[in-house]
Amino acid sequence: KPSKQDITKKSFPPGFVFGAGTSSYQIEGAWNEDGKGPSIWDHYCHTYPDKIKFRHNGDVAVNSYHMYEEDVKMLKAMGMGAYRGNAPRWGKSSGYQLLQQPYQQLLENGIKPYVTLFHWETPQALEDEYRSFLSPRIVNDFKDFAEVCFKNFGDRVKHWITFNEPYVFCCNAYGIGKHAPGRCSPGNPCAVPTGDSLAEPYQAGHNLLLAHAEAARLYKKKYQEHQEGQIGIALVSMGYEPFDKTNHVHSQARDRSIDHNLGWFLEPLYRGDYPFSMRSLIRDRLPNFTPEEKAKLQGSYDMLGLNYYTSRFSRHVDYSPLYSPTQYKDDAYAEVGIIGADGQHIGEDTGTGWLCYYPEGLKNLLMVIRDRYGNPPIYITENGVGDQDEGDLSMDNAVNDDVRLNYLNDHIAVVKESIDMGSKVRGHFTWSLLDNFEWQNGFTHRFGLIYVDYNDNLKRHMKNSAKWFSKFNGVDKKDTQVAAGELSNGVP
Ligand code: GBH
Repeated sequence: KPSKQDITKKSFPPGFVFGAGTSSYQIEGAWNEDGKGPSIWDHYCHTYPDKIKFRHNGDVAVNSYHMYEEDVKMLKAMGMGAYRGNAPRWGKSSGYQLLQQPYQQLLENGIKPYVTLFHWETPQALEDEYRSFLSPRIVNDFKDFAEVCFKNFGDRVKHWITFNEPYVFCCNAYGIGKHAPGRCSPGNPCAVPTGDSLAEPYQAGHNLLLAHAEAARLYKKKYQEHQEGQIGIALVSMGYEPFDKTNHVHSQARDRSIDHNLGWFLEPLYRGDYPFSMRSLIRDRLPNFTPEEKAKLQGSYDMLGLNYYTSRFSRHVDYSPLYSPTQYKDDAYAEVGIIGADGQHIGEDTGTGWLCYYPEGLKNLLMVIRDRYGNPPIYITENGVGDQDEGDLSMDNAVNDDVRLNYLNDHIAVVKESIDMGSKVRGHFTWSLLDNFEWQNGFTHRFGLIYVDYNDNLKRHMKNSAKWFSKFNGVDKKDTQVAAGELSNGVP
């Protein structure tokens, strides 16, 4: 599909950052090195190996724990100004010293670290002791962990993101059991069936929100003034369109879908409580906030991360047989799908099953945030597409990733349009810097700008999209090749 518009970094306001993101379990490996205790993902992959495609796991992942210098080189080759990665892993006691090096390396190359504290890796010890996010005890433990990070890295890290995608974490880990710790509602094939699970995603989300609020408050009170950084959270949301624009019931369904995805977490942070449609439909399964908690939640962020991939039509249904808190199923009498009333697909197939090409959905979400949620500063913390699920993923083929290149070009163009329409987007991070462990899909899905050769020592190679980014960011072609190690000292 040809790109609608050619766009470069220069089209954006000064200070706007472009970067790429990763998460530690997906890339680092070294799962038990340097005193690290197991996380729920280590435990889950080791205990229920059949839950993951080809029984893959993140024990070695793409070995970034040891190969981070290669990763930084690639960021540099692409001219990226920022990198979104994880903090020292929660529960790791002696790793802090070692993790100083990657940060140093980034800063020396002029790349700003944007650090996510939690990308789904709870220490297994907290899961064993008190069921982690199902208990309010998680709030203080998370706050303590956050403080270790602020204290040790706050001189260098100026952008903190507490949680990645609470929606996916709660739904996948507590609703459909596809992610660690693998708990789920009745009727789903999960690793750890639970008793009264219809409420668990909401309990986990509730404690997570309170943990965010406490960590953000601590940062703002004790660290922000002298460290001069910002803190926020990264929320994922699909975009939603009414199944049939000519019938208002579907527009209402569309609003409920937004409430139950983006609004579930954004509305408590914005005004101190869940969206009314969630309160009225989920009722006693949805916990309550005390007045003090509401006050702490409200405005507990300087910026918002938004992870956007794709969109769905939302269709009103009068009776919802699947009404339960599982992903895409606690559907608020709104059924989501990719085909609209007129038979049109919401967007072209990209080759990744769940992911249709629909850049307008990103703009529409940004407008919802502008109009309903006070228009905060925003970073697009994830945006990207996988290579063909079923295609030939040998290197020669996979580096020709025009689908990704066009996808990124067109979504970045829409970010520009949204800024012109008043949205305060401050940066864009492609997901992902490099191919990695794609959770339940193992290594079979590749989201990287950089190809990782699983048959040759995890060597990194730039895909076409990565080379496109170098041009986009204004890096000289030769400099790109030198940085990527394709030329040594400028000689092929
Ligand atoms: C992101 O979530 C994650 O933050 C990131 O870690 C991950 O690498 C990236 O997605 C790409 O997958 O395979 O049909 O079960 C984005 C939201 C929700 C999208 C779960 C994929 C699973 C679809 N994700 N969904 S399926």
